[in-house]
Amino acid sequence: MQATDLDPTLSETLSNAEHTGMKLVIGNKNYSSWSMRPWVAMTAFGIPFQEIRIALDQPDTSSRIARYSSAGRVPVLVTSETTIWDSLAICEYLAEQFPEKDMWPQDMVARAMARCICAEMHSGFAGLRSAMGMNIRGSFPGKGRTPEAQADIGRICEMWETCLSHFGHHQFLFGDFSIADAYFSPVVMRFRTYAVSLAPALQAYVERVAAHPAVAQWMREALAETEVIAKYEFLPD
Ligand SMILES: N[C@@H](CCC(=O)N[C@@H](CS)C(=O)NCC(=O)O)C(=O)O
Repeated sequence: MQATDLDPTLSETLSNAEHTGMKLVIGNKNYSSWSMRPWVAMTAFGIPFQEIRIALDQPDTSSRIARYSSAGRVPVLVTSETTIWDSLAICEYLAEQFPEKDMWPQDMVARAMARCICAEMHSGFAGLRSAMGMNIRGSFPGKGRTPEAQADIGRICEMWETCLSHFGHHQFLFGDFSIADAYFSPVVMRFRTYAVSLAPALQAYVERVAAHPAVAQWMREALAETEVIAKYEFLPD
């Protein structure tokens, strides 16, 4: 995080970052859905880190990422003891490193369900990803509704309904904000950008996630970015 970007309430987090020495390498906030997940989780749970932002799709993107990870992808978490180059592994590492923060739900059954939906997000939903890429600045109502994307939307709604009604008490997916909500925050961004029509309880969840201070901070910083990656933009019809 750069000092100028900060919400004042997060400045203590930044000043503590030097003590933990953790660095989170991310892509553009407007486009990098994978980067958003651990950034939102760390910010929401007050885990100090230094942000290193690498703009994607630039001539030097690969060489800049390669300084941190030979996998060639962001996000990357660099700690004093190791480097973790996968968003789900980063969240698991943080949950183990800071057990007192309850980043996963406390209840074992709820925690298993939270891990299932994050794993499903991590390995699936290719239809949604390819046809409805995250673009927080964009407004593309009704676009991208391929049959595959539509099927993914249906499955996500089904999971959200189950979690919110069985575990979430109609707040976040498992009650208090957890890694699961951070994990689905890029989907929330997509549903807003592409104006996906949702049942009232799910729309309320979307608005609740968008209003969470960590998510709102990421969105503000995405809106302030100026890079445009043409392949993630829809041209007018
Ligand atoms: N499985 C990885 C996927 C990460 C990923 O695909 N990141 C994209 C950006 S969102 C990336 O780094 N692309 C490299 C590039 O565009 O040069 C994770 O969960 O961290």
